[in-house]
Amino acid sequence: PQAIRLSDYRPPAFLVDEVFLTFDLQPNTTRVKAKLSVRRNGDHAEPLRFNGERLKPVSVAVDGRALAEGERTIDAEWLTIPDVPDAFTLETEVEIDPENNKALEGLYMSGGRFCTQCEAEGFRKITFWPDRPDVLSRFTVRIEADKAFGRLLSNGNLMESGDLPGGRHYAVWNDPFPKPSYLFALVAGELDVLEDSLVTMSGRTVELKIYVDPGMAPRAAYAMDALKRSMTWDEQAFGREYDLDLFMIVAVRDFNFGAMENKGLNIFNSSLLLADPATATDLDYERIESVVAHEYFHNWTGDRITCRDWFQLCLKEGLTVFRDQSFSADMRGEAVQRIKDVKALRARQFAEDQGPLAHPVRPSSYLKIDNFYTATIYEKGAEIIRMLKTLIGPEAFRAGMDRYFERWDGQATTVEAFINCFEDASGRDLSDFFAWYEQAGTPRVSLASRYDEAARTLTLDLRQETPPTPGQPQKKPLPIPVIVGLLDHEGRTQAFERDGQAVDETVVVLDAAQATVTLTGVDRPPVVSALRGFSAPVVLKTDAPAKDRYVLLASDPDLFNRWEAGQGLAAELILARAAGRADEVNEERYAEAVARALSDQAADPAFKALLLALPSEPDLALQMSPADPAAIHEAREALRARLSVHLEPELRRLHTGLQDLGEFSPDAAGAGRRALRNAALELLAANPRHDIADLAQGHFQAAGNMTDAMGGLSALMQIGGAPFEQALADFYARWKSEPLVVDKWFAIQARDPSEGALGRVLGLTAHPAFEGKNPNRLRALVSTFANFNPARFHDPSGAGYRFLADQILAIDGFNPMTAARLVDPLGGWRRYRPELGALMKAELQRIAAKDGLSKNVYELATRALG
Ligand code: B3K
Ligand code: ZN
Repeated sequence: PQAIRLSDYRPPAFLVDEVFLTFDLQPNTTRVKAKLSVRRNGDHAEPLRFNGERLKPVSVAVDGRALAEGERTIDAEWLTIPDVPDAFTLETEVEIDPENNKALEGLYMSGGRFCTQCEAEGFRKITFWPDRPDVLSRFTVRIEADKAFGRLLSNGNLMESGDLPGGRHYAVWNDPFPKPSYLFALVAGELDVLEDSLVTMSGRTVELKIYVDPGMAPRAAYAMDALKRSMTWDEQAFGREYDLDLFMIVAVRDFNFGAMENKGLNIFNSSLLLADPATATDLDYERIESVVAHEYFHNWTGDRITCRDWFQLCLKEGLTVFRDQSFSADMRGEAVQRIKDVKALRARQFAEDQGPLAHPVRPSSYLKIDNFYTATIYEKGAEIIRMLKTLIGPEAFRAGMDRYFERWDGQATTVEAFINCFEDASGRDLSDFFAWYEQAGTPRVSLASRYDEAARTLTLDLRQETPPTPGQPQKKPLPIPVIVGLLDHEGRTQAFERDGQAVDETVVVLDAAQATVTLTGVDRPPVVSALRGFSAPVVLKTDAPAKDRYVLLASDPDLFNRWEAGQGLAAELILARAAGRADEVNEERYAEAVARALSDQAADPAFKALLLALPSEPDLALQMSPADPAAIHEAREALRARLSVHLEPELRRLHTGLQDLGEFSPDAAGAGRRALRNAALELLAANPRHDIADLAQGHFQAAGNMTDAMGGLSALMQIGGAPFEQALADFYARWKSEPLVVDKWFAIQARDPSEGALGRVLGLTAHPAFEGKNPNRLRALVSTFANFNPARFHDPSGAGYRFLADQILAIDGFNPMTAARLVDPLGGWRRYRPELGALMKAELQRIAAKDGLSKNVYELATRALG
């Protein structure tokens, strides 16, 4: 297969100003007629080449004249017409088979309804088209279908609708905003609707409609609420107003990922839209809020201004993640949100950056763009925007965003053009900053500090180094903003001077391999709190002794660093134990410090719940070389057991005291209390001295909401045996007709770290409820197992790896995009103990050698093998 390169970018040879599409919907024989006004772009004599895949051509005509076979060629990927006028009307008709489209890309059917997914390259499976994001066209869409498909939806405004003979009906939609084909959407089927409206900042009323499975409208209420809050927030935070009179969201069960920002008609995976207290956890609510916001925010960062080519994907994704994270921080509290975002960044992006799949936020070549919807593009892309804001300050940042919207509205553009807006707004040269987009790998930053009591100065020695990544052996220094504050040894904040100014905190910019910075006016011996708020996506090592970290854990006013100090201490203890050097004295000291932090009455329960959780096993594996998942699991469990014993009275108090007596509220405060109560139970379950099966069972049975039910089930999973089996059976019996809850039932079993769990997971693929074609169900079992159950995935026999590889190969036969997303857990093979690494590698080789592999899986498997 041929790689696509950024350096090969050429403007499109032909543009399409306007298109009229007609869909005659039939499950197996849908006819798509397209009438395009096409125009040659520039002075050239190239043939017309439009994308088209899996299309059964019926006819092709230029300016009303049907072309004979010899006047055009159609192969597996292209329609080519050698000779066309400079401006003309192209009419094509094709037939497609939505019902048998299990790749869930293009037009397909889910739960008896028609729906589409076009990003990145799905539109070419619907009609012939220059399927690239820099061709922007005005769409008018006529949909005709049997009346059994009650709702006929597409982008923009409804122009006309009515009956047709033979029990059919039609609707015509027009989208006044030119858009690339990847933002096209169509939905047809029986759906209920939840309706609302919102008055925008300029006083216009926008109708809001969320379409869901019949009977499910009440479960869309939270998504609707989140949508309204997002719309108002974007007006206040970025001055962005919604532009159409109608905004629609549709939920579907079969979807390859989370959701899609099609203009005026977002399509969501139902798992990220439907919620009520009985069936959704607080985490589900939190995700719904953030994804609804994310897709809505794309209306400006993605739809109104789109990407010139797919190499610029972070232009819309990194920026929009930054926007949704900022929104969530405003909704749910800055520190708690930041901690969760950084946990996700480390778990997914740092792992990616350390392995063979590492790539820059703006890559320079790919085989399948679908493979680049990665944590690096999304999460590290968002971190870059965050650093930009830290470096130039919030006012210049907002001014740069305003310029971007003004300058590029209605166009497809590049990351350079985006950064240029901030250079103009701030008057700063950002050419060095651009390296963040082009250089892969996570920088290692070291910080050494020297205090001079007589001179009252603190000297900070900072160094950076980025390890090599595939294709980039040499790295250059990056501009790294390090936010620094000082405490004293009693935990009091210490003011100091920077450039003659008295401050509590300062941004030190490390923009060379090494830098020395002197802070003055430091009256007392300091404890340094560095990289506050995780001000840059780097791995920081300081020379500070553990006692300083205890000061930070107890008192840092920067709550991120307070949490970080605890995580660092815990990681050291677990890794020492995993290496056979258990440090019982300091484990006790750590438990003592956690106990004190827990008893802080002023602290937010959501924050305490985060403090209570030890670093995850995958996170610890990144810090151990070579990684030994079994040793990590055992060491982490040992520290949990110690914490459990040490904190038992306090944990029991929390468990009793935080019981919700009033009505359920999904807000941050309610969710925080439940999070802490469930975290307490989870830790109690690790107690080797006291059996808490009864407590966990009681918790599970009394649960008035899904968060507590899952909390109980998870605690019972740790205890294992008959109580767990009974709870699993009860849970299934109660929820077997709720697909989203059955996904949770599969997922919890996939997470079980106990001895026999792999056998159970294998058995579950034969369970009648295991829908092998549904991505949510597949992910619940297969991806959860491979990503969140390291103890069993890394079974020394290699059976865990074999299971994953078998699944990848099977799924690749019908859904390459979903199959490719499962390759990642094998990608880290070089980081593991050699016996394990060899087994992982062998499975990758087996995958790569398979005949008829999709480009998607081929690209990742071969890159992973390096
Ligand atoms: N833009 C979509 C992702 C499309 C993925 C295609 N493989 C959702 C989002 O990021 O908002
Ligand atoms: Zn997005």
